[in-house]
Amino acid sequence: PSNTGSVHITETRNTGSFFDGGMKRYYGIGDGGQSESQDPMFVVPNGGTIQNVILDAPAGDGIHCQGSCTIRNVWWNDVGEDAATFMSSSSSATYLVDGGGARSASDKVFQHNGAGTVTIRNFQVHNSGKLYRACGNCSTSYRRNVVMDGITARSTKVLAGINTNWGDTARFRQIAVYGSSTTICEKYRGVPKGS
Ligand code: DGU
Ligand code: CA
Ligand code: CA
Ligand code: CA
Repeated sequence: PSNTGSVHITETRNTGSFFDGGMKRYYGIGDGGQSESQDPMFVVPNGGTIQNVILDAPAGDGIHCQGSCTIRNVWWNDVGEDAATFMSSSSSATYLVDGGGARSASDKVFQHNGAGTVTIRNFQVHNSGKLYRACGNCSTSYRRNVVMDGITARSTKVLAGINTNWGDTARFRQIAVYGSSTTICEKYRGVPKGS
């Protein structure tokens, strides 16, 4: 989508309970590469919403949801290490990604490191590795759930990567894939960090 202006961010921003970016383009964290040690651009506290934001390179580690959160109409022009990370320790946490899209994630778009359920709906992904990955080597081996509803994927390798040995689940509805072959659900065996 076209932006309404640019905002150079030099330090991680906490969104508080609600942040509307007015469809401005935000950039300036990290180097746009695959280093795991980059800061996020936005931290969303438990229960918070971020909406109408365009993240442009470099966007570091993207958005971190510390608990349940809503990410609405957010667009990543060029995903860096990943686009967003879901981090709650509560199994009842719900993270909603509604609308928006992501391009050019060399590896992962959405990274689920905490517990709970990630719902991704009405979302577009282009030219990426995995749209979603339940962490395969985090120190806590939660069961993680993902629901995808209304996904358009182009030239993307995998929609969901889950760890079946930890009881992860993935549900799919209204999925359209175009371009090179796409695996809908890739099943892994998770191995906790340090083992
Ligand atoms: O223990 O190193 O790639 O959050 C965590 C792992 C790794 C994470 C993940 C992320 O899975 O760093 O970006
Ligand atoms: Ca990573
Ligand atoms: Ca990229
Ligand atoms: Ca990351």
